[in-house]
Amino acid sequence: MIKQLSIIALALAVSVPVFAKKEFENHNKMMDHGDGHLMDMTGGMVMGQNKDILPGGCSRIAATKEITVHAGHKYAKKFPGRMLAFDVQEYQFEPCTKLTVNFVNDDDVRHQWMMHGLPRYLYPKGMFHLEVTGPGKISGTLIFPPGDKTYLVHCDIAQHMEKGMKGQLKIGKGDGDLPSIPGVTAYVIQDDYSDSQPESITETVVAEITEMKKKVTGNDSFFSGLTVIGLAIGLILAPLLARKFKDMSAGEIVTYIIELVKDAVDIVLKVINWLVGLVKKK
Ligand SMILES: [Cu+2]
Repeated sequence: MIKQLSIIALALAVSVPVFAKKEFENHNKMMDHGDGHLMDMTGGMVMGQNKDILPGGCSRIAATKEITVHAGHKYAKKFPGRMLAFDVQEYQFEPCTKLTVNFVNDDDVRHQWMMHGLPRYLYPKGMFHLEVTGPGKISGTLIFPPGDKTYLVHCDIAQHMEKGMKGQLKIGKGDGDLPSIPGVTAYVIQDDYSDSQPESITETVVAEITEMKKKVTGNDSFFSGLTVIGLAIGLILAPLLARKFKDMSAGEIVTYIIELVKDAVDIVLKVINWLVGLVKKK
C-alpha cells in the first residue's frame, strides 16, 4: 500500500509541469514552407506572407507601416454581450501599403488575425493569416493591393467571430462598412428582451381598460365589475394566445382550440356531477 501511494505521489510530482500555465512565447523561429506559409510546432502560423511582390496596379510601395494587434477576452469587456475581441476594431491604410502586423494573443486558447478578400493570384485562398496558440506573439508582413476596399478581419476559431473577435480594415476610403463590428456598426442579430417583462402587460391592460371606460361612458357606471374582469382576462390572454399560435398552422390552431373547449366542457361536467351528487345525498 505504501509503495503504491509513493508511486502515485511520484507520478503527480512529475506531471506538475503539464498543468503549469503556458509561458508567453515569441514565435520567431518558424519553419518556412514556401509561398508565404510559415509554421512552428507550438501553434504559431503565418499564411499569405508577402514581403516583396508588388500587387498589380501598384507602381511602388506607398508606405511602410507596422502595427501591434492584441487578441483576448479582456478586450471584450467594453462590448456588452461579447466574449472575445481584438483591442482595435477598425484599421485604415493607403493602397499599396506594406504592413507588418505583430499579433499578440493574451488568452490561453487559439486566436487568429485573418484578413479576407485579397487578390488570389498573390495571396493563396485570398487570405493573410496570423495564428498563435496560447499567450504569445507572431509577426507577418503583406502588401495591400490598390483600390478602395473594406476587408474583413476576424478570428476563424469556431464561435470566436460571433462572440466579438471581428474587425474591418479599410484600404483607401474603403467600400462601405461591415455589419456586427463591435463598437463600430450595428449587430445583425440584436438582443430581444420583449418576452421577459410580464409585469408591464398587466399595467398596460389596466390602463387600456380605464381609457376604454372613459371613452364609452364618460363615467364608471356602464361596465360592471365582471365585464372589466372579463375584458382584462381577454386582453391578457389574446397576446399570449397570439404568441402561442404564431408558429402553428391553421389546422393545429383549430385542434388546439377544440382541445381547450373539450377540457373546459370536461371541467363543467365534473362540477355538475359533483353538484348532482350533493343534491342526491340530501
Ligand atoms: Cu480566437
